[in-house]
Amino acid sequence: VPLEETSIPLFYGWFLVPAVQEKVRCTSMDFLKTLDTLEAFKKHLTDFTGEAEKEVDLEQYFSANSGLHCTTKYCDYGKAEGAKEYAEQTVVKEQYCSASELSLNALFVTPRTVGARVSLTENQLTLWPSDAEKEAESLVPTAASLPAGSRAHVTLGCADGVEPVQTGYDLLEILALQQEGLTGELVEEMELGSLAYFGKGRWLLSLREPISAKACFSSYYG
Ligand code: 2AM
Repeated sequence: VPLEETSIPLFYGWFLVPAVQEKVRCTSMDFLKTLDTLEAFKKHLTDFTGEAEKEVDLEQYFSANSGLHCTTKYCDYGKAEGAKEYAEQTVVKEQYCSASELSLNALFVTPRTVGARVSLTENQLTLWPSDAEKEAESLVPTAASLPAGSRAHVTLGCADGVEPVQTGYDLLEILALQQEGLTGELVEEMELGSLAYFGKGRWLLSLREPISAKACFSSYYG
């Protein structure tokens, strides 16, 4: 097998440096710890438990993700559509192993996932696949009409049996609602920022101060 056919990774992305991973994990824990004690959250508890008057410990509910990163292109070792084309792009080769600051400007929670929204810079968008949002269309019908980079996120945790790929779909779903003009029900001003509820267990915390996360553009082979 020629080398170029074996050298395509599982995925490309920005990998948060260890100290920043720690900080983001702590912020996420703080948020989950507070969220499940709020009256507003308890009011919608059945979104998570399926039954009334059951408690939920969100920190236990989600298995924390390790190796925090923001995926740009999922390649599946070359089997994913457009993987080879992505890997061959000059910009991908040029920026490989370069450092970058990711801006995490919101945290979101659904009954499936918890994640951080990433707001990409113009330069970071050059590494973003043009079909990343469109690819989600079967699950989020209006995804393709959202701006490029809308799907960018860091998966922080998943509920039992949920794959990390779900986190981006959950984010797009919330953004699609916002695009339709829904602002979400403003629930509470928290220390970290303002919390809004979008129905069906979807919570969005817009951070008062975005987290600037140092990361390295690289790839993961597994
Ligand atoms: P994530 O980016 O939401 O965390 C390995 O599975 C990594 O590739 C995970 O980080 C995962 O999700 C991402 N991933 C898996 N399948 C994907 C897909 N079809 N599209 C985009 N990203 C995917």
